[in-house]
Order: sequence, then structure tokens, then C-alpha cells
Amino acid sequence: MQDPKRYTITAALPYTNGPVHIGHLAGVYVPADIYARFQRLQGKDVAFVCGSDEHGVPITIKAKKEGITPQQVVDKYHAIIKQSFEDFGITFDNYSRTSAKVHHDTASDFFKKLYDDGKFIEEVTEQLYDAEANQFLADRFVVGTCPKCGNEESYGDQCENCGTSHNATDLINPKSAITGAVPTLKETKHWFLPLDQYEPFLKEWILEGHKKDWKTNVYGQCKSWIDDGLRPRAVTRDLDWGIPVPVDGADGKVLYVWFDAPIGYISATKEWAEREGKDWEPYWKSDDTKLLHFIGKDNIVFHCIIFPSMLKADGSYIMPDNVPANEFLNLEGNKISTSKNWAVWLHEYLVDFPNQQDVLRYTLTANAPETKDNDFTWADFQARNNNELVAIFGNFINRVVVLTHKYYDGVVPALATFSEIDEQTLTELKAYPAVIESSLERYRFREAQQELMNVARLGNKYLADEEPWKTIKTDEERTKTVMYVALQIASALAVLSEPFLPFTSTKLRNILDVKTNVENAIQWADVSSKSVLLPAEHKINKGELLFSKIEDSQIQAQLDKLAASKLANEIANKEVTPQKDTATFDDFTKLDMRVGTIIEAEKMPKAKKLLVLKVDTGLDVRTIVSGIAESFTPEEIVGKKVTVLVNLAPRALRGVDSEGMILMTETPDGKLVFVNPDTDGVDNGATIN
Ligand code: B3M
Ligand code: ZN
Repeated sequence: MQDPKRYTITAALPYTNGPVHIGHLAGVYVPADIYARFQRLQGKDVAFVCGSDEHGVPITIKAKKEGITPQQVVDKYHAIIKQSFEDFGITFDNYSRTSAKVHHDTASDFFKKLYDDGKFIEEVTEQLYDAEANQFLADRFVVGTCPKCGNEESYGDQCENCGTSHNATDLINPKSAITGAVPTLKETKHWFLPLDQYEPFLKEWILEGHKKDWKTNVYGQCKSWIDDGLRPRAVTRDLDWGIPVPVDGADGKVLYVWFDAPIGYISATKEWAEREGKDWEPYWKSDDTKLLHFIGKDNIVFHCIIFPSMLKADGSYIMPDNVPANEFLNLEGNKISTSKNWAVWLHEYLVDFPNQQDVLRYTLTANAPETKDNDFTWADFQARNNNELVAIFGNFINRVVVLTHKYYDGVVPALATFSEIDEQTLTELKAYPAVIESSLERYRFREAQQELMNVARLGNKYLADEEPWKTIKTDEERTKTVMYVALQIASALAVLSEPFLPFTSTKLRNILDVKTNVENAIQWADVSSKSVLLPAEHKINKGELLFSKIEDSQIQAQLDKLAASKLANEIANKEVTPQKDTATFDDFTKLDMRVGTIIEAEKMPKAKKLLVLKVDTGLDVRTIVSGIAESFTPEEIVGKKVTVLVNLAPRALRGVDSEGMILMTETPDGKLVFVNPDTDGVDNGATIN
């Protein structure tokens, strides 16, 4: 869209059942924030909204697990999530929540209007029901095999493996996530949005209208959805947590969370507009508004197919201009997982790296999963900080500030005459805003940030070539000009870095003293249009380091933390053979177990696993064939004390009669070990009971 009058920028509402981690930040909130800050810097009218998604089954499941109410769950995480966003400089104009009254009213009214206009199909259908839990199994209350990709752990409404969104009754071998029971079918009435009726509209709007400007991952998913054929989707659920369905005969039913959540963007805009004394409607209903949804790839269908169909059904809303969805960020080679604690939590990061928000923002953007899944590694984080932020950006600013103080007491010197290289450098500098802008307008945030770093590179190269630390001894006038030019580049960096590195930008503006002085406040466009950003005679402040080196020990501490998570998981997920049926005391006493000693051992010919042992059982010396040849050599077990089941009926193994069994167990990696009671000083033949 050319020259929109205003921007409505939404970022996916995080589910309020846990804190937010780097995956959230990289996929959605950092790019959305970069974009919003950039538009504001250009003087654009921006509404950047988000909020907590407080309905839906995951929240009820979490509440059940913790023995608290869903409201307590969302209150707890809403506060943590909101704080994390503030701490990382995500500049929402409003961060709302879907339990707010304004949202309940907005979502109810939205449903009611569609209902009154006859946009829904009302139908009694058979839905999955858990008789044990006395509950219908909507969405995440049911797991089963995805009909599309075969993932055995697909949820009722969506498969996290292939991204397909389906109806719970489509699952193969469904199981209740509450009791594990196989669900039965039970009749219940619901309201369906007939997505099939919106197919022609979606085809024209997306397939024909956005083939060129939407990301290929987004366009591709939409196309495959539409090509597969759309079906009516239930927008209500039999649950007790959510927004009550606002029509008669809908007791015990709530709106499907994916019906109410996107309306949360509208409620958040309303809440904001009211606070600011503005009218919310142009932000959602005016053709000269650019509406953008920043989301992760698992949300594409909801934002490109279902929500637009809802908006279309209402008829008074605009459509999103773009849905720049990202792929997923992995962590050290594995999928980020809340339940496995395989994540870098934002609130924990700030404890370990206080005031280093920009380092994380920078790394996540540099490595953003824009076109494919990407991996976050702590080694990369360290390298990006030390080799790029410290060595390029920080180094340039540091040199400029230190030299300005050293040579001119912090006062910007007057230039003498520009040399060709000065002119060239300044011309190059002036080109950057447009270059960065072009990347940002195509949602290429990695590329945009690289261009920002090229500005710092330009400055470093200029200083390295012009060497003011040498010319100061020979040519004072030349040195003044060089420092003047370098200070212009530093000022440009202060403004161009703001969307990406907001905390650094603020520090830099403070150092250069271009923050509070309105006349000197540099705007984005000034970098290309003004010949002077920082005039001669202007005094800058004392410097401070913008970035500092991250040590190996800090990185190791993070890796240790992850290793501890991994270990804790392995322990928690360890499969233990279930207990066998009860044995009576008589059953037990039938088994005659004795302490014995292996006195001879040799390999069974042509059998990889078997050793033939002679064992002194105290009763006799007998032959026992044991399947331990892959864990022990014959030599190492001669003389070993063992536990022998002596009254096991003899059986022939490869023609050798085995007259008992040695008790063994197994280590986690499959090595056999003897069950070897503490039998020092106990004679062979002693009974075990
Ligand atoms: N809460 C899903 C998610 O966090 C969801 C987004 C809603 S956006 C309207 O993946
Ligand atoms: Zn699937």
C-alpha cells in the first residue's frame, strides 16, 4: 500500500500459561517493534497493539495442574509477560488482555452481529466426549494422530508438526488429554462459520492479490489451505472458561479461543483510543490504514483465512495488508519447549545479562527465522556481541567520543574543507536511510540490521583511512574536518539504530546530547536530507561504553543451565517398567535364590550373546548359560559373587543345559550389570529372602 495514512500493527497475543522466551521475541515481538518504531520515527500515525490471550484450553490445563483457578493462572503470567515486554523495550501502544471487560463486550458484540446477520450455521453434531471427566474434548483436551502428516501427538484443533488446523473429530485414534480415555461421541449444538463460502473472496484477495508481496511461506500455506478446500469451522465450544456465547440456548458454551483472540486486537485498539481520546474505527475500517499482523508460522491460517473471513462476514472492516509470519527459532539444535524447560526465558536472561537487552535483540534479529527455522546458540550470541557490537559499533563510537574529548574538549570542531573522500563518505551515509527503509518495508529485518551495521563499518573505515590520531600531529585543520565527519556518522547511527537497538540509541543520543535539545533532535529523514546533523560548536557529553565483552565463563554458565534442564528432563521422562501384578508371599517363597560364585566362564561357540558359566551355588557346582557376553569378557567375571535363582526349571540353550539364572539389571545405556548384594563374608549357598 502506497503512503498509508495510519498503521495498525498487531503482534500475536501470547497465551498466558507461561512466561515468554527468545522464540517469541525473535519470531514476533522484535520485528513488530522494529517496524513500529521505524514508522513512528518517520512521524507516522501508529497503533501498535497486543495483549494476553487468556482463554483457551492450555490455560485450563495449567490451572488444573497447579491446583489454582484459570483466572489465577492468567493474572500471574499476564504480569510476568507484560513486564518482559516492557523490559525489552517492546513499545506497544497498548498491551491489553482478553479477560478485560472491553474485550468480552467487543467479542460478544462481534459474534452477536454475525449471528443476527445469519452468518453462522447452527448445527447439532457429534463431538468427542470424555465420559470419565464428564466433559467434551475440545482443542487441546484431545490428542491423536494428525490425518495429514501422521504426527501422533496432534491436538484437536491443530497439529504442531505440520501446522494443519482441523476439527477434533478428524483425529485418528483420539485420546482424552485429561484422563487418557478413548472418547465417545456425543451430540451437541454449535455455531459454524462456513469458510467454504469465503473461498472466492480469499482466492481473489490472497491468491491473486498478494502473490507478490506476501512472504512465500505465508502465501504457500494459504494457497495449500485454499486448494485443499475450506470447510465450515465451529466457532463455539463446550467449555466453562472463555466468553459465554451471547445467544439463547447456549448455556455452558463459550466462544472458541481463536474466534475471540484476534478480536483482541480490536479491543486493544479501542481501549487505547479511549485512553488517548481518539476514534478507534479508522484504525480498523478506513481504506487508508495499513493493517499488519506479526505472528509465528503456526498462526498463519488463523490470521490469513479464519480472521479475515470473520472480518469479511461483518463487512465493515479492512483486510490486513500483510501478515509477515516468521518460522521458528530453535535453541542449541533443539526445538524450544516450555514443558521441557528448553528455552531462554526473558526474565531470566535479564538476571544474567542485566541491561543487555540490545545484545539479545540484535542477535535475534541477526539470526531471525525469516525464511526458515533457525538456531540460537550461545556461541553465536557471544560472537555477535564481541565481534560486531563491541568491535564495530561500540569501537567506532568510542573512538569518536574519546578523540573529540581529547582534542576538542568535547566540542564539535568546525570543518575546513571537504576532501573527495569526505564527500564520498557523507554521500554514502545519506543513502542509508532509504536502503534500510526498503528492507524494512519488505519485512527483511536481518538485512535492514546488516545495513545499519554497515553505517558503523563506514565510520570505522573512514577513521582507519584518515587516521586523525596521526594527522593531529601534522595537520590540525584536516583533523578537525575528519572528526567533524566522524561525528556526523555517529549522529546518524544514533537515530538509525533506534528501531533495532533502542537502549543503545538512547545512550548514544545522551552522549551526543541530541536527545533533549529539540532543535538538535535528529529525525530519520534528516540523515539523508540535512547536510549537518551535529553542528560545529555543539558540545557532547562524556562517553560511556555502549557494549562490553561477554566472557567465555558467562556463556558456559548458560550452557550449564541448559545441560541441567536436559538432565532434569531425562530423569523426569525416564520410562520405568510398570509394576507387575501382585505376588503372594507364597509366590515369592517359591523362588530359591542363593549367593554363588562364578568359577569358570567361556564363550558359547557361534553365539554372540552367550557365556557358559560354572557357578558354585553352595549346593553344587552347576552349569548356567547367561546372555551377558556383550557386557563382559569371560576373564573379568571369574571369581565374581552373584545372585543365582537355583530352582528355575532347567532348559537347553544351544544344546547346553542351563540349570539356573543369574540375576542381572541394566544401566540406561544398555550395559548389563550383576545384581550383586553386599555379600562380603557371606558363604555361597546363603539364601536370599
Ligand atoms: N495465543 C497462539 C500462540 O501463542 C495465540 C495467538 C493469538 S493471536 C490472536 O501461538
Ligand atoms: Zn500434522
